[in-house]
Amino acid sequence: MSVALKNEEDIARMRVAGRLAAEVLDFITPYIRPGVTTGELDRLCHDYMVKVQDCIPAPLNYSPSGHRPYPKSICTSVNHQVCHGVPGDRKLKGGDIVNLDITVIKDGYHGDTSRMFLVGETSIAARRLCEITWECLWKGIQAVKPGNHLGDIGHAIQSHAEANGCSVVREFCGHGIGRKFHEEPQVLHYGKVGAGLKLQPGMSFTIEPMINAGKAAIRCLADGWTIVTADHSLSAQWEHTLLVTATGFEVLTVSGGTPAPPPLR
Ligand code: EYF
Ligand code: CO
Ligand code: CO
Repeated sequence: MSVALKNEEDIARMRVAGRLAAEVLDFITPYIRPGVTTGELDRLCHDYMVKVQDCIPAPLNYSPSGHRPYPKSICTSVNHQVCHGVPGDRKLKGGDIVNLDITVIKDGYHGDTSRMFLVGETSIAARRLCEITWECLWKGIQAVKPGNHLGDIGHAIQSHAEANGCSVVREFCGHGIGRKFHEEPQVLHYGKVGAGLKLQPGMSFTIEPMINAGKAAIRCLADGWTIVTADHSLSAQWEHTLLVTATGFEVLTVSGGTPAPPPLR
C-alpha cells in the first residue's frame, strides 16, 4: 500500500477545500425542514458550490471502476438509508433524520464532510443514534496521531458503537483524500488496537463511520447507489477530513457552523 504524504502546499490547499465543503453544510442547514425535497437540497448545494464557491461538486458524474456515473452533486441519506442516497422527489417530513454528504474540489484538491440533521421533532432513539455516531467519529479522531495505527481508529469507533448497542457498517470505509477523491489508505471503522498501517505526519484521510441502531447488514437499492440497512433500522453517519500532524491531528473540514466536539470520557 502506498500512501502519499502531503507537503505544505498540498496542506494549504486542502485546508481551503475542507473549509469550503463544511461551509456548504452551513449554507444548507436552514433549508433542511419538513416539506423540502432532497432534490431541492441537491440543487441549492450544487448552485452554491459552482456559482458562489467556484468549486466542482466531486460526486457529480463520479464513476469509480465498475459503476455508472453518480447522477447528483451531493448524497442525501434518510432514516434507514446508510449512505449514497440519491437526491430526488422525496419530501423530508418531521421526525426524519438525514445525512448530507458534501465533497468539493477546489484548485484540484478535495474536501469531504457530512453531518446528520434532525427534521422537526424526532424520536429519542433517532437523536441518541445521531449523538452516538458523532461520538464515534470523535473517538476515532482522537486516535489519530503519529505512531498510532489505523486499527486504533477502527477499534475506538467499534468499541463505542457496540458499547451502546449499535453496530458498525463494514462494507464502506473512510479513505485517503487529496488530489483524488478516494486514495489509499482505507480507514476501517472497526478493528484491533495496533493493527494496520502506522500513521505518519502528512497523511490525510476521512473518518466517516456509518452506525446502525440495529444489525450491521446492508442492502443496495435497485438504483444501484442507495445503501440501506437490511433490517430497516435507523442509520447515521458523520464525516470529517483529517490531517495527521506532528503531534496529533488537524480537522480540515471546519467552518463557523461545525458542531463542537462532544465531551468524551
Ligand atoms: C453503492 C460510489 C457509490 N463514494 C464515496 C460513488 O466518500 C464518500 N463519501 O464520504 C463517497 C461519496 C460518493 C461515492 C458519492 C458517490 N459515490 C461508489 C461505489 C458505490 C457507491 O454506492
Ligand atoms: Co463524504
Ligand atoms: Co468520504
